[in-house]
Amino acid sequence: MQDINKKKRISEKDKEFKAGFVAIAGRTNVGKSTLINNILGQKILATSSKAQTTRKRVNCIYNDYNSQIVFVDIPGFLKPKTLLTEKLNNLILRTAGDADLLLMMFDISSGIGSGDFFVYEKIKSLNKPIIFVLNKIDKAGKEKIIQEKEKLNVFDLKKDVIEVSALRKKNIDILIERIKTFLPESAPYFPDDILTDIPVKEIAAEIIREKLISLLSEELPHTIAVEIDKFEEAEGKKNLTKISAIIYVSKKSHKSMIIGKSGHILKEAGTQSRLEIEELLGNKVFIELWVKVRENWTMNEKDLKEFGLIN
Ligand SMILES: Nc1nc2c(ncn2[C@@H]2O[C@H](COP(=O)(O)OP(=O)(O)OP(=O)(O)O)[C@@H](O)[C@H]2O)c(=O)[nH]1
Ligand SMILES: [Mg+2]
Repeated sequence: MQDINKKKRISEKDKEFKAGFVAIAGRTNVGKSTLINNILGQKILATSSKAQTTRKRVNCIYNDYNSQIVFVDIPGFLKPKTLLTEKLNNLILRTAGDADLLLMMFDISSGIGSGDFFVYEKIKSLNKPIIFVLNKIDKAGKEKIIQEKEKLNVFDLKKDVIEVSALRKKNIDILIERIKTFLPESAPYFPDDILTDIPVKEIAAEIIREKLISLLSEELPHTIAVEIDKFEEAEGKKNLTKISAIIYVSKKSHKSMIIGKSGHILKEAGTQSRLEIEELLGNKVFIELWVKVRENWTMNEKDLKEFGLIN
């Protein structure tokens, strides 16, 4: 497979066209995935109000007349409690290390604190240019914004600060233009008609995981993995995509919690996922969800590989 991170030779005609990789760092829940989805104008990434939603490196491709920006959604830094979280932390540093520019995102409504400083310490060592993105300004009053911005004085970087609302798409155009000033002149890395390099089947798995996260109580989401077992694309008159997905849990006792009383959680997750995947594909979808136990999978290297969470 071609190494997408390898820079292509710049030809004469590509001069002044800018392209590059931009990784978004920040503690969990600050709105990294929401920002990328809203820049693309298409929901590709799972988002939720629960911690630790993003698990994989996903390239999301923004194109306009003079640039291609490849946004890389990376998980928030986590306490290395399991092999999964340890591997995710390594992934974050590797991904950020490959980027031309880093965005360090903060949630200004909940306030800047030790979690943010921790992330900043990690990415600072990579010696990459960094833009500070202060998110969720729609949720914070003027006073709060001023107060939080003062906290940034302790960082050794003061100039590139942009206030945005990823959810309400406020100041996103300003952010895009600022990003371009940091990118090298380069030919695009991807064709201009694709939004992401992950297959649609993986997006479907992420949609199912996202719906489960929102329906489940706080701790459970971290212990589920979703794998698409069957994905039959719509063909001919029927115009129906058939999907069968397996939800893996790490303990036997979690199985009944995922299924819910008389199957209501699983049923609701199935319905919500179906509606969103139908919108994504533009055709009817049939979904079957199965729950299986894979004891302690978050601690097991072989399982992490199988679920595509490590190479
Ligand atoms: N009010 C408001 N909420 C936002 C904004 N951006 C994101 N959110 C919400 O914040 C929550 C977390 O968003 P995510 O995009 O999943 O956060 P993340 O940084 O990707 O989180 P991890 O993947 O866990 O690292 C979701 O409920 C979003 O709807 C914003 O600009 N304003
Ligand atoms: Mg995320």
